[in-house]
Amino acid sequence: MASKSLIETVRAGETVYLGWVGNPDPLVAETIARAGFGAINLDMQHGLHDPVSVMRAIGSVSAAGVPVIVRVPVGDFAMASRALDMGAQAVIAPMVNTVADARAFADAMKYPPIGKRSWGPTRAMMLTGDASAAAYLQRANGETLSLAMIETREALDNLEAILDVDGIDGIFVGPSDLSLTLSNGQVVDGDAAFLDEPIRHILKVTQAKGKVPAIFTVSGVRARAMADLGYRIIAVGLDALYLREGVRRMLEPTLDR
Ligand code: 3PY
Ligand code: MG
Repeated sequence: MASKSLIETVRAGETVYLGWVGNPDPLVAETIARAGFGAINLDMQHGLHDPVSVMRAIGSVSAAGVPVIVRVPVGDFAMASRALDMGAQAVIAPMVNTVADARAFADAMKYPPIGKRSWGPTRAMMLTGDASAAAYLQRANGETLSLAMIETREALDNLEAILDVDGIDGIFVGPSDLSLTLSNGQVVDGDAAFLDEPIRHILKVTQAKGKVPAIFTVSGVRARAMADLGYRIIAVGLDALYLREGVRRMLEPTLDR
């Protein structure tokens, strides 16, 4: 079980730096978790994770005392419920563009009366240590985070209404897709200057609604800037980048000049 849950850290107002893992081997997720991240995201949208690898990696990362988040594929809200049942503490849903998308996501994430999540958290209860169904039920809705990705112009237009959906706990900004859609397919650049204003706007609106602001970045420098701005869950790069940069750094002294 995690030494401190994700929701405890977020409620304390602390910043969570999130490791991003697409490789489906549980040892990769565990190694990255133990290297110092505050939480680990297992990526089923663009990464290679499937339900079985998610189940295994939640075990290995939890053994390291690090909370797990799962990003599900677009529209796969059944997987959102399954990720919670497997012990994920939060789920990121990509491309939540409308209130209907947000409602479907919240329904999968929350038990009645907020949503329509079906009962079966056998593995989750092993990790939380809850001895009874009643104990898990009592805190599940409040302690699992549903993070809706805002990464299109349409989502930006619907931001307030998406945030108003009961059961949506926070917003996760996808800067690459946001740059792609705001530039009408001309640019993919998560650090583009034209994203500065929307990134600040999303933060302000999310904070005003008392919900959790989260964002993806591809560097420690950018991640720190987002933390200083006020974002609270901040993804820093991804496993393919950690490997490539590590190899480059290791080989750098061997290169002939
Ligand atoms: C984006 O930047 O679009 C993302 O989805 C981050 O993974
Ligand atoms: Mg995206």
